[in-house]
Amino acid sequence: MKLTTSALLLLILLTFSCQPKRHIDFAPTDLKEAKVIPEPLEITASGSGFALDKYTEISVVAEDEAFEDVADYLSDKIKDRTGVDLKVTSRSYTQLSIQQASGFDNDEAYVLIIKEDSLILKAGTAAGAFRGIQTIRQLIPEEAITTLADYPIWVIPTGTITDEPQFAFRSTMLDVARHFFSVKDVKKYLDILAYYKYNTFHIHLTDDQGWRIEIKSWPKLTEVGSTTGVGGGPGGFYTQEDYQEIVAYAAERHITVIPEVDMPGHTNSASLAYPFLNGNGKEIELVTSMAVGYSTFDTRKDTVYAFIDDVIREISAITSGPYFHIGGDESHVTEKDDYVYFVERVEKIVKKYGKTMIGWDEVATANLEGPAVAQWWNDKENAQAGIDQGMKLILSPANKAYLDMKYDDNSEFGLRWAGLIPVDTAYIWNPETLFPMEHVLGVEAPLWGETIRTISELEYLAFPRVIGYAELGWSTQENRNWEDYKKRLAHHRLFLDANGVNYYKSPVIEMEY
Ligand code: TNX
Repeated sequence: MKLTTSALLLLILLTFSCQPKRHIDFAPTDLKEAKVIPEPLEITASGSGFALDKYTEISVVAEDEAFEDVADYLSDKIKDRTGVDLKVTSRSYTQLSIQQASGFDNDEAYVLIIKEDSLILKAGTAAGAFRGIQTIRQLIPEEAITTLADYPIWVIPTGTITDEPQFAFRSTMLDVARHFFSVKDVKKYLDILAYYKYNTFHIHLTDDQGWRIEIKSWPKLTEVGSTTGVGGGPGGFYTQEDYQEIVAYAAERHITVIPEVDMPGHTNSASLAYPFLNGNGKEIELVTSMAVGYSTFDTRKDTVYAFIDDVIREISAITSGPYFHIGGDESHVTEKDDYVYFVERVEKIVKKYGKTMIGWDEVATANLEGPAVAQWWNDKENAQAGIDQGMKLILSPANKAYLDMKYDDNSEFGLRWAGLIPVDTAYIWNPETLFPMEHVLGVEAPLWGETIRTISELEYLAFPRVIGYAELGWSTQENRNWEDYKKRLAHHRLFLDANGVNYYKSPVIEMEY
């Protein structure tokens, strides 16, 4: 027979009252002390505990069938953490229940009501429920308490969490063009991003050194353009089926994929495959260096736009999200007039295929029809020009948000052109105060790939900084505090270790290695 929670808690207290103190840490009962990242909007604690055990059943009370997938995902992840296989049952209102409810203004909002004998998650949408189960996962301790009867329980502190994101767009970018990363690598990264409530994943698919996405009507792009990368490594590309697998995997985690085809600069690999695209007046050669700013499409040739039309059409057809990123950065050898003409013409193609255009901040120098989005990375005047013509902004200031900058002088990987970005610098800035909030879509941390070749090197640059950007996007300024964050982050080492994620052993975090 199943013991009641109060009886169990009493047992635990009796069992551990004469044990060393560390055992008590395994039964935290103050929800306000929970090490959740991103920090939730509101927490009230009621000082007791809910015991999860192998008999706990997960029920779903929802009209939207997508809630069932959320319950299955939670059950899988609880199994990963605890080893217990919780049943997802059709019986309504079990102890752990995920319920669809009305009254939420924000699609990603949720409420978690934890009492001694029940844990109820309420959300208006499956996306909200999905964010909510990440909080549940984080509340489950890494280690169980074993009762006198050899019966493991995982104690979750009681109280209420009312939560929603401050930005609707919380993203990170991965450059798979400089060095290619496999579908498996990308999936592993997405799993971890989901845990921190990211909802967008921008994938930089093309650059001078490599073209990484199959375009069926222009096969040489990958046949010729994907064979190598920075430093002359093996290269690679996604077939359209591979890419769809990534989009679907992300969608299961309520993450939207934004594909980027960077142009008119950063296009050497495309021109290598189809030399008519080239507009820089020179013979095209394979380039594996880290150089930027030397390539351009011929922006005055109609066939170039016929090509771009095919590329955008094919990729848009297999992208479920609303955006298409056209790059537009560092087109240093494109004449200013040609650049503007190009961006204005490509915006129309993006619209034709039902997507909203995003570009790096330089695209705001063109006169856009909109709605369109500028990604501020470098030039504040460009960002302001974007605002002035009604564009929304994505904030990716290179000196704060670039995951490819070195942490410090000891960093094994990374660049330093925008400065060193230690873990505290990455966290301590306020995206709310840079531009009027109504113009800001959200925050994105880009990871450029020049110096990283393997998933472990990718993780070294991303972790732990990418966790901090998740909090900058989700949590309000009042709820963010470096001293408090740093303690929560140190605890997350256990999660990263358990999931085989490499991370930089930052001297500013007491990670207890
Ligand atoms: C600038 S940021 C670039 C990329 C490089 C990156 C390296 C931006 C829009 N363009 O092409 O990879 O610096 O940090």
